[in-house]
Amino acid sequence: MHFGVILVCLLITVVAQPTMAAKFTWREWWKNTIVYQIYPRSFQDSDGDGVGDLKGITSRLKYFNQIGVDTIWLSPVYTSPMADFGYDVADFKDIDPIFGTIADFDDLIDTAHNLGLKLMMDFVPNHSSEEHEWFLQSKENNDTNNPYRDYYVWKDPKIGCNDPPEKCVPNNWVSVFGGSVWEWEPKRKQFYLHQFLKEQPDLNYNNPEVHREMKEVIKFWFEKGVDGLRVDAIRHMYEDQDMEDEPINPEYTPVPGERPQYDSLIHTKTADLPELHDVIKDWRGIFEDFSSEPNYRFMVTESYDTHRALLPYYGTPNQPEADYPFNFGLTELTNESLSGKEIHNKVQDWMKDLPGGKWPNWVIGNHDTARITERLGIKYARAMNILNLLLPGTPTTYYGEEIAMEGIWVPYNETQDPYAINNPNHWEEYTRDPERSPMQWDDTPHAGFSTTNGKTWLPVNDNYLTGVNVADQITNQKSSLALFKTLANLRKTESSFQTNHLKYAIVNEQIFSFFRLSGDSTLLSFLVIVNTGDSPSTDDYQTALMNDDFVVPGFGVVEVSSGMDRNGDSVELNKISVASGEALVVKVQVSFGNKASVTMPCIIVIAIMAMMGVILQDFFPLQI
Ligand SMILES: *[C@@H]1O[C@H](CO)[C@@H](O)[C@H](O)[C@H]1NC(C)=O
Ligand SMILES: *[C@@H]1O[C@H](CO)[C@@H](O)[C@H](O)[C@H]1NC(C)=O
Ligand SMILES: *[C@@H]1O[C@H](CO)[C@@H](O)[C@H](O)[C@H]1NC(C)=O
Ligand SMILES: CC(=O)N[C@H]1CO[C@H](CO)[C@@H](O)[C@@H]1O
Ligand SMILES: [Ca+2]
Ligand SMILES: [Ca+2]
Repeated sequence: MHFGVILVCLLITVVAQPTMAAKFTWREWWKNTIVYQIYPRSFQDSDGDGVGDLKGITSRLKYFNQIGVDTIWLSPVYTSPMADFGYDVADFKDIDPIFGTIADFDDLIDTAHNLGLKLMMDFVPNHSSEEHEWFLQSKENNDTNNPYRDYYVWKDPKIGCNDPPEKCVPNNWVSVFGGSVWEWEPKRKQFYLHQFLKEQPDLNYNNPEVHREMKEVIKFWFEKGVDGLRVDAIRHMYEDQDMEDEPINPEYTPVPGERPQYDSLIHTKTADLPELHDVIKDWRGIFEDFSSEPNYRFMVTESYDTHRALLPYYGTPNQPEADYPFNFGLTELTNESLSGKEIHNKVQDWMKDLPGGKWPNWVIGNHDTARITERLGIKYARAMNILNLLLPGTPTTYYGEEIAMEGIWVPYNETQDPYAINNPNHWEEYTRDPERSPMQWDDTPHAGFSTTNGKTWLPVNDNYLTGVNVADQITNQKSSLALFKTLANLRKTESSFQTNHLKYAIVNEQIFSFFRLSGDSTLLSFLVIVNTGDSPSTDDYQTALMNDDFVVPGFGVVEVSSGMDRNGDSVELNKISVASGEALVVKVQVSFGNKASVTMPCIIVIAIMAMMGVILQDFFPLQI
């Protein structure tokens, strides 16, 4: 009888605990990983020509095991004349000689898999290079028997235009890199469309043959063992076939004498057209065909857009599309706008509209955006890594962020980025060279990136000589890299970081803070605090976290501090001090409040029963 009472008590105790245990299936490996973006020209040069390559990457793979990264993504390594450094693909199924050979790629993927790493490739479906065989054939002639005739988007000069035909562009559309999307081809006496550089003609997705070809490309790389694709510039896939002008953006101020910029128009005819979702769904089918335990093929889509316009790329419960579209919200923070509230806005934008059952993701930098050290200042490099790695969801980290690499300055006459070279009046604003400088491995010449006697393709930042390199930081317990490793390990070992759970704590001008509740029954939770202000702050987090579900204790322990100098310190939760630019991760052992009212009487009942048992046993020995 008294066993029944004990059982009921135990049951209540167990049921009263929320269960959020995160057990990732083989289809969800990408939820429990850090995605590390490698810009292949800048990671490791193996042959001394000053440009990074595949053999170089292969030689560095063990680094990822060391720092707790499980997934690498390569920016394009396909055959390319490099007008846009590989985003202009001349053969979707081959490797550019500057990076190596297909055999080098096979070696890279085998080595990566043997080390337990996943490998993702960039997939660039919107356009090819003007040197792609398809385009060379397509521009040759209009003949109906030219099989490549409609592989690209061709258009006649505007009717009724009195200028010479090559001046009569079909409409007002503007390319992402500025100027008209239309380029005259004298052989066809027609224009072709390019949403990026004129060296990047757009493929025509209204042609079923193009679909077929690009699906073959996906299959080709899956057959090689690639674990996922990151799909480039997805919103630009389709253009409206009515080819009418786009509306003028009233918020844009044109600069006299300057060619039109992308922001001068509202892109109703050239971006986010609904048809593209059919293509993604179709591709998702191929991903599924190539997914079998334990190899799930992972899809990420990329485009710059408002968070609201990006969310549809998740697809619907019945028809999934990407596993996630990149969330660039945190890359929009600048030192002018930075505040606790501003970070909260960016995080909340994504979290509040996230479709049910979908997984968030974060990005703080890439090869198109000034490094976090430039945008927010070196002071925030570490705090931003803490946010990127500890917010709910999958983080993508750009090479060098783990050692707080800084941008470089390159004069115009040595600038490499075509976006800057083509815009001489704005080159300093547009250049993407600063964030593409070579990876800093050690303090040997060229930071261990290359053995060249000449120059590396972009200069190495001099600060590799003063501690901003992997070799120095890997042995330094207080380095950025030590912090990164600690965070990577926390993500992997603590269930709190493996769920979608996010509860904001204090959010104001100065502070952004949140709470990650344990995903199992250990009740171990973490409070993450960032101080974006110019002065130290002391706040009461105990009161801020007070709620009906659990009881917050008076003390916590600093699991990690951004400076790696407070780890292990005990803190009083009602007055935690955080320095300007500092971030803290505080371990908190909560207990369940409501349950206490159930548990306590249970414990009392059990105790009484036990005593009774002892007493009864004295009177009726050997009863049971
Ligand atoms: C290609 O076809 C268009 C009609 O769509 C025509 O205007 C143009 O002259 C043709 N080009 C050549 C070289 O015949
Ligand atoms: C932001 O950064 C720019 C460039 O580094 C600098 O000139 C400016 O003073 C900074 N502003 C603030 C508010 O820190
Ligand atoms: C660029 O200009 C600087 C200063 O005028 C000069 O020293 C350097 O050699 C130039 N670089 C090239 C590639 O011409
Ligand atoms: C972030 C990113 O991948 N940006 C790329 C988008 O696509 C264009 C054209 O392919 C590239 O120039 C960008 O680098
Ligand atoms: Ca090389
Ligand atoms: Ca297109």
